[in-house]
Amino acid sequence: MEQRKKKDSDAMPYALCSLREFSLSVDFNLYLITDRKVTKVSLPEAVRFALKGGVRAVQLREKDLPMRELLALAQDLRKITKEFNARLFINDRVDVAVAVDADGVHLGGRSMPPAAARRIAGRNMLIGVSTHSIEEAREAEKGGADLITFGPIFSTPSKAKFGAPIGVEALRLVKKNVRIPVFGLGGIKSENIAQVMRAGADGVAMISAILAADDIQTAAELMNRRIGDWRGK
Ligand code: TZP
Repeated sequence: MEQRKKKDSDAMPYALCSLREFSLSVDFNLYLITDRKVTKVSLPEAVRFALKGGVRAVQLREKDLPMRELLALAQDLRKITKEFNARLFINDRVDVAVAVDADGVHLGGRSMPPAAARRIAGRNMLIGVSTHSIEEAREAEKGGADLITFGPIFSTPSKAKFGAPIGVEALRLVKKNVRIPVFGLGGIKSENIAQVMRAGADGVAMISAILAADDIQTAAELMNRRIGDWRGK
């Protein structure tokens, strides 16, 4: 999958234009979201294992951290993701994303809307939005999001926090309603990846199937293989 944003090529010299096009592509289909509370090692170590296992996009989502700690962690993850040429997204905090030169920001229902984030982040940053219904998905696309996560598709370990599962049929419907890449999220594991991709997802996003594993690298490799297997069909 390689989905590209509309380009503002009219105003730009060719070289700059192609550079921008490159930096804006959603060129991954496995999106790792962090939760330092589920990892058995430190978060930077865990992310390094995941990257070794083939993860190419990471969202730093540590909502309870004070700003200085979040910033330090974001700087760490920026260094590590750069080593692997992987994308780094920061959840909610557009200021932190800009400060650490992240590749993107990921917005939730309580974050500023994507159109406002775009004014701060500029066109060179990807904007992801968490969505839970067709309406939210359409709204996110209208607001200029580059990708959305949609879920929870399945039951998740912390169901109370994320709501009841909405299922793969809802995902199939969302895909008929938006053109931007859609990542299935919530309860995704190696055994149900094919089901999610079959419903039309452009990729999958997950926390615990990778980060709570005893062997994070092997878990990430397995998820990538499952996506690859499905795409090969
Ligand atoms: N939003 C909807 S479900 C979820 C988020 C952040 C958590 C997904 O975690 P897991 O462990 O991949 O089910």
